Amino acid sequence: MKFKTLTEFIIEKQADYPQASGELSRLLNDIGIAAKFVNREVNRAGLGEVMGYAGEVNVQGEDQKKLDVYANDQFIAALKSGGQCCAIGSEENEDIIILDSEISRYGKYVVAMDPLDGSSNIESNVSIGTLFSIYRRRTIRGAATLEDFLQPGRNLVASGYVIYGSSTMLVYTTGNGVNGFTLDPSVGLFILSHPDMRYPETGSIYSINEANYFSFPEGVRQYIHYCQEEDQETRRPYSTRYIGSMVADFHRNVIRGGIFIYPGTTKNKNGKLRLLYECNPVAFLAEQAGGSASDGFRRILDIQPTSLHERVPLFVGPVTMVKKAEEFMTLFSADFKIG
Ligand code: P6P
Repeated sequence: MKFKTLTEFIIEKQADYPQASGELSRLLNDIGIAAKFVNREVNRAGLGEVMGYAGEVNVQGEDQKKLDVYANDQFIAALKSGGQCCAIGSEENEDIIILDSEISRYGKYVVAMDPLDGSSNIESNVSIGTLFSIYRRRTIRGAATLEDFLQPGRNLVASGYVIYGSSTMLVYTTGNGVNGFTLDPSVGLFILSHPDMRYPETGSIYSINEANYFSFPEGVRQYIHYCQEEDQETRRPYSTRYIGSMVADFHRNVIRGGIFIYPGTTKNKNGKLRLLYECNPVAFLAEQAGGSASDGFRRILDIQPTSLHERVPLFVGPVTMVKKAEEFMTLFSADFKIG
């Protein structure tokens, strides 16, 4: 059976846009190349030489593990050599990284990324992932600035993730649906395995860290009770599935139908997840897969970022499930409304 590689697919889709100059296609391909290098190291992580801590602490105040640093370096190197990207915003770096080489300086795009999300799961061999968002730069001359990144998610030209799990997949959208590619390590190619990924109309999985129950908004607590009630017509009680690695939880929920919630709490009203390189990429993918994503009140993709690492609450999943959760938030927790 003839299979379709990521590169073939990207080129084929580019043909749908006569005005496309191929730069975004090359950028996506560069991300695929970096993902293969990260995949190789993630798969060797259990062998010790890349385990443990790099001895540094990142801007989030989290101990950096060697794989965090390795992944960050790989994606920066691939984007720098490709020349389509002129700057990067990374979870691992406090400030934006200007790619000012002769070719990158004129790159049309900027990339916001979490190079290795869920890295606290590395030791337990749980799936982890890379998240990326691609914006067209706004500034027209000179080096890119923070202004190029502080764009609402509705301006995204592409977003996606790589999940390093039982198999490694690259899933992305450019605004025309979501497609998933599985890495065949024997030949080092990403092969189209999940064309046109879409949420089921409704789902029966809810993903949330219930250890934070007593600091959740009342609307979230009421929604959790709703998920746990017996009701055959709506297939409740739902199942709870929470891995602690958003890429893995999100990926499973798109395929099987479920909502992922990382809400604000009485301790952190903005929650934990970062808008630019965690919430926006999955929100774009979710909407392209027939779902929706909000902070409990506002569409994620309409939120105007004010800083590179800002956090927002996240409710993402099938439209019907997110809508139900938002109803509880409006009824019981309007005081948690931000902006
Ligand atoms: P908690 C991983 O650190 C992460 O950013 C997401 O991938 C994941 O969903 C979340 O944090 C887990 O956070 O507080 O439930 O451990």
